[in-house]
Amino acid sequence: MRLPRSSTIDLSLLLMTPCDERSERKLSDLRGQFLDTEAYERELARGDPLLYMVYQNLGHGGAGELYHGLTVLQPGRVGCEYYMTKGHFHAALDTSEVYYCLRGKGYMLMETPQGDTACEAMAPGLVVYVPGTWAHRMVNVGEDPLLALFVYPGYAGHDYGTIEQRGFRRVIVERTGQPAVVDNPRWNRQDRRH
Ligand code: PAN
Ligand code: ZN
Repeated sequence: MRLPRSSTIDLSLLLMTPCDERSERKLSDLRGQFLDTEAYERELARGDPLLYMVYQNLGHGGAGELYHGLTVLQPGRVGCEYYMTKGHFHAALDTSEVYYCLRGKGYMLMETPQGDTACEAMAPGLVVYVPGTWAHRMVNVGEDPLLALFVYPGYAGHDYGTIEQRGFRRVIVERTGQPAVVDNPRWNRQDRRH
């Protein structure tokens, strides 16, 4: 039997507790994604910083279940490109997701397999709806950690391979002190792998 439960998100300690799974992604996990490869190698050589933590409550992946959790994305840049999550399509492509921003300042970059793109602001109180078929990636353009609660169907699954290979069509970089959404010159349009 699935039992009701609740967790606490602590906006000062930057965590959700209790949770079923806690995972971290470091700079080395995003190899090939940042534009400035020299800056990437330089940062890596300095000690492979933590980019983000994910706290999740999971289930059995059955129809009707909602997985949910907290992403804590650190501030920083590789060259002029802001820290971001890996980003993914859902393996069950048509599944959607809701993000509710709790702290910080950033954007949700999104794109479809056909290459349509979208970018929604993330700031405390903003809810971002990611419709099915849209790949999604959080980008932190602020000076503080960017925190967001997310909820998605338990059977969604994750396809990271497509983004690892083709990147996102748009990237967010600092230009004269401001974030700018620009074309990714290395974007490699190709069909989703699965
Ligand atoms: C989120 C993301 C989380 C980390 O739970 O998984 O923000 O991003 P990556 O998975 O791209 O590393 C989600 O979108 N789940 O579907
Ligand atoms: Zn997702």
